[in-house]
Amino acid sequence: MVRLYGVRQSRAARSLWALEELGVPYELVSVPLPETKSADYRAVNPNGRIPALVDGDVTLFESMAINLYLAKKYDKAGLQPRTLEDEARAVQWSFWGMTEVEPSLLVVLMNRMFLPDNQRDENAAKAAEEKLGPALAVLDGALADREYLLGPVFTIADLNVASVLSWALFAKVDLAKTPNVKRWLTACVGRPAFAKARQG
Ligand SMILES: N[C@@H](CCC(=O)N[C@@H](CS)C(=O)NCC(=O)O)C(=O)O
Repeated sequence: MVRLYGVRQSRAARSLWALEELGVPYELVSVPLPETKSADYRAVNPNGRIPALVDGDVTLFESMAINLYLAKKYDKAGLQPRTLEDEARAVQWSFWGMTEVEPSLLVVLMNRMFLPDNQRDENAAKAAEEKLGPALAVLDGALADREYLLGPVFTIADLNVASVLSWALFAKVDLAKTPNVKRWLTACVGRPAFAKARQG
């Protein structure tokens, strides 16, 4: 059986979302944050970060790579893009989410949600939110004439970008200026598999 290492309240939720969408039976091997640096876990992911996936002979780290692999291997719900070009677009959007969105969004999230109250800095959150503006505008443009990133159907491209951008909801990022992003993100996180991934 597929084994996913991590905990639900972490980036492992991204890959749990993919597993739930695909209907793949899996075991969630609990690796809370303090255990990510243990020798046992480093034998699975030498980076000491969650998630990691073990599927038979394959061991993978990096949530986006895990999800692209799962969609291609286990697709039955239409999550995997049907053409080489769309597959490349899914990779493009996944890299984009990690490089153009995640770093600034993490700063917002830390300063609005995760740091202890007395360490939060709303100015830092606002500055990071502002830095996100151009990337959100790009996404808004891409969604102007289509329901999902690759067309009318929800695919792994949407899952990967929305799993990063879902932090914007927790971090109370203002999406009023990007209504297409707001509409698309609401549809993505409204999928039952998103809730199942987070709640079990
Ligand atoms: N780029 C990696 C990042 C993984 C990551 O940083 N995970 C966090 C939990 S959300 C972690 O393992 N942190 C433990 C640590 O940094 O010590 C991915 O997307 O899988």
